[in-house]
Parts: sequence; structure tokens; C-alpha cells
Amino acid sequence: MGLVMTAGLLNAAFAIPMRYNRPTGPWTTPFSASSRPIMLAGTRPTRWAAKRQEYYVLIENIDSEENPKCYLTSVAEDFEIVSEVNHPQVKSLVDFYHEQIAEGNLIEKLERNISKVGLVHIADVPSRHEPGTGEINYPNIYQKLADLNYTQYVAMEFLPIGDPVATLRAARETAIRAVQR
Ligand SMILES: [Mn+2]
Repeated sequence: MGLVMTAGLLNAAFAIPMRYNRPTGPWTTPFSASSRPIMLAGTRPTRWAAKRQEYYVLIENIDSEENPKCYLTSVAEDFEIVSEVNHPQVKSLVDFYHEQIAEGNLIEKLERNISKVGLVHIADVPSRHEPGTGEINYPNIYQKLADLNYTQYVAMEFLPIGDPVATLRAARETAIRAVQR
């Protein structure tokens, strides 16, 4: 069964099918030139399904250190693709953890592209643990999302150091406090 149909049956809010690997071999340089048309073509059936079933198809950035084979390692390019697809239910999934490793400059990219963001993934760098354990200033990011009137979900996608439930609860409360200050 296809991902889109499965998501529909589960009444899911999102489907995230866009993890294309780079083609391999000496003929693939620069890889962006050959991979992007494949990714654009791949959105066609999912665009149709998203329209019918009213959920978002999301394109997520990964970083090349964690997954050297992954094609899309830049949020800037993620936004370009979403602009090119130009469908209200095809959006970017901005993974701050991967982008901090790949290219950084997280807040400015949000300011310029907030309308294209369908979901955000939260974890700190290094080691993908909960916010506050590393170098990303998540209170400032939460505040920026609120200032930009972001109304989609904020998804905690980290590896908790301590008790998972207590850590998740604390991360949620930190986010709420940040947008209330
Ligand atoms: Mn992610």
C-alpha cells in the first residue's frame, strides 16, 4: 500500500515521502541538477492525493554527515522546491537539527520563508538530544515562530538523555514559556 493511501486511512495530518537519495557514480556531479527533477516529478501523485484527503505532503531536509547518500541537505533548496511545486498542501518540513549541522542561519531562513513551512523538527546539536543540551537557542526560535504567526505543529524529534516522558514534558513547557515571554 502506498504511503499516501496509508496516511489517509490512518487519518494522518502529514505524509513525508520526499527522502530521495543522490544518484551515485561519476556522472552525477553536480548532483542537484539531476536529483531535483526526480523529486519534482515525485510530488505529482502525492499532490493529487493531498488535495483529495486534506493533509500535507512534506519535504524534509537531512544533513550529509548523518546520511551521506541523501539528496536534500539544505533548507534553502527545500524552500526552492516547495516554491516550484507551488501547491498549498506541499510544504517544507524544517528540521533544525539537520540544518544547524548543514548550513545554520536558522532564524533568518524562517523569516524569509515562513509561509512554506508545514512542520518543524526539534532536537539539539550535537547528538540530537533535547533542547538546551547543545548549541541551538530554541527559546529564540520558538519566539520567532510565534512572532511570524506560525500555526502548524512543533514536533519534538530528539533522543532524550533522561526519562522520556519527563524530558518531553519539560521540552513542551520550555516552548510554551518561550512564546509567552
Ligand atoms: Mn527530522
